[in-house]
Amino acid sequence: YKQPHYEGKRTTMVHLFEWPWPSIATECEQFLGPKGFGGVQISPPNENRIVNGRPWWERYQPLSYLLHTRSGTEQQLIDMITRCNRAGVRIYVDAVLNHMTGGGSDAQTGTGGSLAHYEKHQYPAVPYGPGDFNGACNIIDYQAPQQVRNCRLLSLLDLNQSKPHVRQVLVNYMNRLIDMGVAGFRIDAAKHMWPQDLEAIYGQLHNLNTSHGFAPNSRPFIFQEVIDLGSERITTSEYSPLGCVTEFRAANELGKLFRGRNALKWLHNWGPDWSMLPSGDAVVFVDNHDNQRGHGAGAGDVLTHKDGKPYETALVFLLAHPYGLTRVMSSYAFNNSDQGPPATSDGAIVAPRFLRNGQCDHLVGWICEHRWPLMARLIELRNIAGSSPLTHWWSQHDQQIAFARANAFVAINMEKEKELNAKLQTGLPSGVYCDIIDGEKSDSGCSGRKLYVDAEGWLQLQLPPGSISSVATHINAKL
Ligand code: AAO
Repeated sequence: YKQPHYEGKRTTMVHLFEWPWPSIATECEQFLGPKGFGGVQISPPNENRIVNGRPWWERYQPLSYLLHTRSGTEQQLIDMITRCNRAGVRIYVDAVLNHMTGGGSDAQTGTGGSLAHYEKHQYPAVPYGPGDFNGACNIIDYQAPQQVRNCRLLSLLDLNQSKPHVRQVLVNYMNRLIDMGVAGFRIDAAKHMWPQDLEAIYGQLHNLNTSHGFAPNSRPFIFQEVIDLGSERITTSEYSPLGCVTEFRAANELGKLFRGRNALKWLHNWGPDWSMLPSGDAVVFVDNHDNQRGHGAGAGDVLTHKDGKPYETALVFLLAHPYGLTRVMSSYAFNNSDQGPPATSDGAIVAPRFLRNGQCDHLVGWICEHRWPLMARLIELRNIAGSSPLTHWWSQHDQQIAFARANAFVAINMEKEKELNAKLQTGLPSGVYCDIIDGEKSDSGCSGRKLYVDAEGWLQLQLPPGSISSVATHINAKL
């Protein structure tokens, strides 16, 4: 369950938060496939409750398992999965298994036209009835595991996954998606379900569909959303034996580091020594759809697309460092934390569209971090470095670091007043390299800075103090 089944040497997934299925299909073919992205985490594909004002989070309120949402129909979902797999890009479904809808009104309508009664615990389109849910308590105390698992998160009706009927419904839902060609699942709110129930559910999942290019007997990739910043009784280690787990400490620590609230030199042992999961168990990211808007474990330190250079440099580190399974965020602009994706007045999502320079048209409202030239170049760097270990770690003062991977090299200076002026070992074959931070190699040479690596792999490097500056390069950027 810990193998993402990426095609070839791909290493990284992107969360195309709230994207419509037809747009994802085209994006796989035109951009993600060619640029070496490994996969896409998609928004929940099952029918959700329609909430007034259409906040993004209505999609975390399942009303049935019909595959009909604002992102598209079942047919569009099937088409997208097929086309993405053909383009070498895997699809991971955000699976909301913990609960159904939240309170506020009794009679509720779903995006597929189904009806439900919250007070009566009736979801006829599934069907679920009163006997399928846990009791009427709400989660108040995160230090009480029993309560966290058996009471309601944010008033959302809490499914009882120990009931055979509930398990069967969830397994059927996931198996339908596996048969359609998805490669795995993000398990939403995993902390709020018992590990033994999840284990039983995972155990009944089909192998991945070989007609979509998966090897025989491939198990679905599972990564479980468990927020564990070290202060609660429920820990990520209860879930890591079952599959991968989201490592929220990485997001928090990277936020602190690249905001200058910690020293980069301490990154010499980035990984489990920072009380994080073993590398093969951890899904790591700089921000996610919750913490970029103050939901979930959203603390003041988390960096987002709004933060410019510190955010970009956190991505440089995340994607160049061997630790963890990397995921990058692709967002839309918002003014308040409930605001849904760009949509027409009747609620239809407005698809992203692109300018001639390949960037998202911001007038529509999408940000598309994954389209940033730097992002695509960093994905290439990570794919080239593969599973090679970190070598040639170097640091000076508090905020100057450099390290190498097989065929790749990175250096960062975040000192306010001290220039980085040093001879650094890159591990690269001698030659002239193009720095990929601000430019790239092209037919006409290099649009960025040139880096001269001598016969023994050394690079005489100068990086100015003041704002953050960095260089990164790899064997394919050799001129
Ligand atoms: C909406 C409304 C609610 C309404 C509800 C029902 O906002 O007012 O009651 O509908 O009508 C999303 C949105 C919610 C939305 C929900 C349903 O974020 O606002 O509610 O859809 O539409 C916990 C869970 C974690 C969860 C997170 C939001 O453990 O699983 O809350 N994330 C996932 C999704 C998320 C989604 C859901 C689950 C629900 O990613 O998008 O919600 O499907 C502590 C705990 C965490 C806990 C947070 C909650 O965190 O550790 O486990 O997350 O509290 O605030 C420091 C601490 C850190 C702490 C944090 C925050 O950082 O170190 O541990 O502070 O206090």
